[in-house]
Amino acid sequence: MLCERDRDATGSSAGGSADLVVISNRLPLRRGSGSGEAQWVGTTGGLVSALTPVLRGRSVVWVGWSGEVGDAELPDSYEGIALRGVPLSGEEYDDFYVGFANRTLWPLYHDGIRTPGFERSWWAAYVAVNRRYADAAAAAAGPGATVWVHDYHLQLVPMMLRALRPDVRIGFFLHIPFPPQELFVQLPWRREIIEGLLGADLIGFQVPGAVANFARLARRLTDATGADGVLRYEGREIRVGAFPISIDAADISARATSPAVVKRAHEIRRDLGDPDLVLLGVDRLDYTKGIEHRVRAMSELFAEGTLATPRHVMVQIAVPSREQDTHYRHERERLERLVGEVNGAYSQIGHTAIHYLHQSVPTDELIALYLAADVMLVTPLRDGMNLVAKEYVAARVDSTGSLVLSEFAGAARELRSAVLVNPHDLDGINDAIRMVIDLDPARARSRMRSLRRVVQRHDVYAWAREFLSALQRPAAVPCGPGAEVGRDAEDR
Ligand code: ADQ
Repeated sequence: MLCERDRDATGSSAGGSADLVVISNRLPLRRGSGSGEAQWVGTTGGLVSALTPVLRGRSVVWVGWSGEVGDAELPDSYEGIALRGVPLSGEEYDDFYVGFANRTLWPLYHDGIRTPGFERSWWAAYVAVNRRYADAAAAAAGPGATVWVHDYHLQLVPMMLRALRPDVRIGFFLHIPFPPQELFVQLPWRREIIEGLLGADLIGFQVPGAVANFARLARRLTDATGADGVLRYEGREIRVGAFPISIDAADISARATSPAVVKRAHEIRRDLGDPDLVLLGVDRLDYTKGIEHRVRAMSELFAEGTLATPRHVMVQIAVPSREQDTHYRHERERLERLVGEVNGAYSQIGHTAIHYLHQSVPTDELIALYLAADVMLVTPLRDGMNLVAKEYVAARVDSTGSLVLSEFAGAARELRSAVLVNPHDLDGINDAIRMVIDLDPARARSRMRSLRRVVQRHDVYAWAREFLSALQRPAAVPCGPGAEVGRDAEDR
């Protein structure tokens, strides 16, 4: 294979000794309270726990940003993983992170729900910061190491790293959607992004539709040739596949049966006034999550009397997110005004229609909320996967509860037994909620049971294992579960 030949021809160059280098925008740490190294605490869930089993016995380095502008004093390691901080200046934070990553790429990759900004200074910062990450990875990787690059902040890293270290094997995984060509071609630096990604040996997306979108663009904008699952570019072979991310389903189910969490779920229901029905939304406060549309649908159901306090209650947890961005501040203002209007119209003294919390909640509290909720509303306008939907299912250990899920979340491809809705269609959301309220309990159980089978069968450990073993595999075969490469973009 050509990529093998490349590796052999160059051998290893100057670098470190890690077998595996993981690169993501953020390190798996955040600043907690306390002083010195103790003030850094691990971020729960996510990539770290997904990778823990596959990392065992390997020498691993994680390259990423601390989350703080300037030089942060980081601990050398976290849970046996060596850390290499990539510093960002204040200007780079504005231009690379707030600007190009979150103002250009995020909206462009999410169907252009907000108008993307195309600022040349943001692009310049994106190139410079990607180069810094690539340099850090090149310095950390041992001869022939595996390097796993994550997400939309770092799409130039694969090709930059390949130029520095042709001996390493490079995987890239995109956590968010990859847009269809009609949208992507708006990007002034569209060819550079595609070429950046083509530096990888394996490019993973959440769903097959994204594979098809990427492959089409690669053939159109560069000299890449070949089928969707195996492209050829500059004498190398690049495999492209769908690897739907998942959750630690066993851990969530175990927590959902712990006496403390069960007790807390009862307390939550009691504090809500022991309603007949609790509907729940849990999201980062992001305009892609469709929270406003969902609350509007709820408002109509309260107005028509299908829902009424104190019998029916909605809880919406919105994690503060990207508050430095005006799009997000406006989203929050609009949402909070709307929740206020609905509560003004439909609450009673002592009985609130929509309980709204703009805060992050600890994992066990989140699971208690999942247990307390009869109906989970997950209605993003576009979402790469959406882990909340899978977490709710994993928490419903007695197979009760209903999941109303947007057909535009990646999770909808696997969670076929959810009640699927078009999040733009308020009548459709209302019909879905009416339907689950009246759903025969036996029918609801059978739907939940089949959803549970999906999340139990394919958890986050399977996801990490499948990606990394596909990355090691030299043969040119389409990879990943459901990697039905070559399907139409309409499938995304
Ligand atoms: P996100 O857009 O952040 O991730 P999501 O997949 O929903 O979205 O993950 C959110 C995580 O945050 C979940 O694990 C959830 O439990 C947690 N969370 C949500 N609300 C919380 C709260 N109030 N308090 C504490 N925790 C909360 C991106 C993509 C997704 C993709 C993931 C993983 O946008 O589409 O699923 O990456 O690839």
